[in-house]
Amino acid sequence: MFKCKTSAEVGGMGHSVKRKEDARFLHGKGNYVDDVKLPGMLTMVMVRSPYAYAKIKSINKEKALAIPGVLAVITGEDLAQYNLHWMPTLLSDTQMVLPTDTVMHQAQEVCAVIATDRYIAVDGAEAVDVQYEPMDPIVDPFKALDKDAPLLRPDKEDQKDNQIYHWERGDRAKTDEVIANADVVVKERIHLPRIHVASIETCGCVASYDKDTEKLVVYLTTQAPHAIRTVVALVAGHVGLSEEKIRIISPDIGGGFGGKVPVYPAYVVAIAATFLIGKPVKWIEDRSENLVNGFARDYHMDCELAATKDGKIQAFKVSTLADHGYTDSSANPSKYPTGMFSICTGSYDYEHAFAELDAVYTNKAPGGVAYRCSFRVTEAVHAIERMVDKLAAKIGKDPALLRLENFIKKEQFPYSSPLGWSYDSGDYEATLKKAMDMLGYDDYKKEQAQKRKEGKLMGIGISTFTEVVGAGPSKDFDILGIAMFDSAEIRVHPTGKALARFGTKSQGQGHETTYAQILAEELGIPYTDIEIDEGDTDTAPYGLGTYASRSTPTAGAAAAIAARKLRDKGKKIAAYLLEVSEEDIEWEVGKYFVKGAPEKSKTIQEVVFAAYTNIPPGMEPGFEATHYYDPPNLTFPNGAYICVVEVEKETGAIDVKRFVAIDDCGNIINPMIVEGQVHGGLTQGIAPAMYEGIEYDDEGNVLNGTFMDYLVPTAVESPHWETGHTITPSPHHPLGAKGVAESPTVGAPPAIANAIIDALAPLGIEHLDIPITPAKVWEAIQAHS
Ligand code: MCN
Ligand code: CUM
Repeated sequence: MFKCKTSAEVGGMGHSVKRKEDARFLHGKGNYVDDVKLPGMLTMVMVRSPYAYAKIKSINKEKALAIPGVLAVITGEDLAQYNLHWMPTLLSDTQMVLPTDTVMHQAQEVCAVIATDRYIAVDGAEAVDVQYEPMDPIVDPFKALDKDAPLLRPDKEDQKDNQIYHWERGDRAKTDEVIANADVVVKERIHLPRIHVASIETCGCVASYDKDTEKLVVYLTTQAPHAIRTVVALVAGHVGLSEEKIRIISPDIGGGFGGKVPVYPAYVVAIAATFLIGKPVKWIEDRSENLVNGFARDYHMDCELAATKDGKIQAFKVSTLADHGYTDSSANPSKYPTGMFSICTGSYDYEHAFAELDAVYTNKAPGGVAYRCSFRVTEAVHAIERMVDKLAAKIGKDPALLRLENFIKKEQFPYSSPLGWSYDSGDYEATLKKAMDMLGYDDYKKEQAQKRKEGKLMGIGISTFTEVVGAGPSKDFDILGIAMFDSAEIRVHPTGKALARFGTKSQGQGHETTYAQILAEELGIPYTDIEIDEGDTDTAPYGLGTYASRSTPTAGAAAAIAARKLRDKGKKIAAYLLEVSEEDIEWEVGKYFVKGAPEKSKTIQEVVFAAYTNIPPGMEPGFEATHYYDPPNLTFPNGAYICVVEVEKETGAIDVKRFVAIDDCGNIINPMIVEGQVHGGLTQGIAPAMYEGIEYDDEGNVLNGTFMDYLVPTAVESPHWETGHTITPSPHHPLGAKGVAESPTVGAPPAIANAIIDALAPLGIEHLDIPITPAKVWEAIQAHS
């Protein structure tokens, strides 16, 4: 008799099955953009500006074109003939593809050299003679709005100064009033510096246009292939590139982390070049180019938190200055220019809040590119979590206790936040208590008291954050007008094996495994029998891609619902095969059986075979389903992180002793993959907290544009992460799951900062901006002793 399969046997939800994609990666058989080699392929190298702000007086191509193998030098003037020298950013600002007269930041693309191989192209780029007339750049965003500041974007008609926009949310007057009358108010200016994701694979593309078929194929390091296809069609439609003739293929990606969401100028130049030359053109960014372009964050936040004298939080206000460089290339939904920043009220229950933000232009590379951030949630979480600690220090209350007393309670969900979000679910108290138990919080408190008596610097830092992921309900969320739903398409073959395709695109998150697990759970087909395919716009259903931890909340939900459609069809087939009515059929993992007579059953495989061979009269043959999922709300994961550090007074050296991270992302599809995501995310949390930060000199030169001085933590710098979870299912997601991938990056930096500042508290140090390096700590210690 048929042995009933269990969820564990088919690799369903909640099981740590091994990643299907790893065999290919571990054996060196991944297929990345740079592995794509097409017949007759040419190589493109960009010439970049040494100046942050300069007029281009002339570009002389002659010497470059004289080098054998150099075929073309493409300038902004060349593109202007086709009106392709400007393009939209994802936030409807405009960005130069190549400049015709002015360069706006150091390392901006000035022109492109196309040659038969990379060595020749590099020689060609060196031989291009560009004459510049340097101008005084605006580097400090606080000076961008000065009356005598030069107008950086005269190309934009409405632009009378360097302010890009003002945004605000909440009740300013009421919040000000509560702050004015509060017992206690803590204030701080907090800066989250520019940083850059340093994925192992840099950006790149191979663009190939065939004049006979009029088809453009672009292999591209992109997290959002469909959106890119539509944008290319909208931008280049006028030169004859229409959407059905454009195919974007996102092959294996060696890390995206948000840096592979934007459209970079070189992609457009490569596409223009293949279109004009008729041969495939490859562009692969080198490490130095990668490190000085496309930055995240750069928010200067003036925060005020008001409370009663015993610590009941009453109001939060934050006024932010955002440095966007010379164009706003934030990868945020149209209606949310500051992303989900208004989640900044955090995990606490109070009524009054106000957030405002002014975004300005400066002579820096495009800002607002993501860094594992969930649309500005890192900034928001850092602001509130630092301020809650500051409040605790001010009133002399244990920061854990202060949080426990102010948390939104589990029975208050769905919770309407003062700045307009509806948090779906959570049990913040349980999450923090679990973290405290795992750490042994009370013992560390005692140890700290003892160490302080001995004059030693030890700190304990907490962050209890609320995330917001899964964009999104399409009525509110779109990118350049394209609604943010996502999709799944399942084909089950006659022998019961399946192929499923998605509108998202894994960059290392393990989608080939976890989507197969969702389908295994819903259909009872072993996850190893299900192929997952993403990233090719000619085959995958339309979707908005993978970023902002949205794949599980959107495409994961689409997978479950599409599978359920198939299960309903299967039920009809099973009823027909078993000669009973549909109402008499029941389902358990992998089989349909007759109510009360479990021995009368059909496996999912038998039912699928019948869908192709023995179809009930009147039924449409085949076993395929598609679903486009438009979520009713976002999901709100949360976490409680606690960090213990010791600081050496003499040197400022920081030793992270313990780091405990409890995450709640609702129901979990694959615990091992989630743990891996959390480990990676925590490392990308300690990175900006202690190491990473792009610095500029007064001329607008990037001072740390190499790995020699832009410090990316390795396994050596990373502490031993101790992870765990609580589970509060999302009430509106079909699997009860929430996204998780960015939570650790969002939650970790304030825990680390709070711990270091707590260690330094006995010296009277109240705040330090990240990255908190030993040098910064040493200087602060000197200034306070
Ligand atoms: N997962 C799960 N159970 C849950 C939630 C998630 O098992 N309740 C699994 C998912 O099935 C998926 C993984 O965890 O395999 C991440 O899922 P999710 O949180 O939905 O995030 P996305 O798949 O949308 O990934 C995007 C996210 C972002 S925005 C950045 S940035 C980031 C990150 O993923 N970039 C990464 N993690 C990365 N990991 C790698 N290796 N490389 C990147 O570039
Ligand atoms: Cu915000 S980094 Mo991810 O969204 O690709």
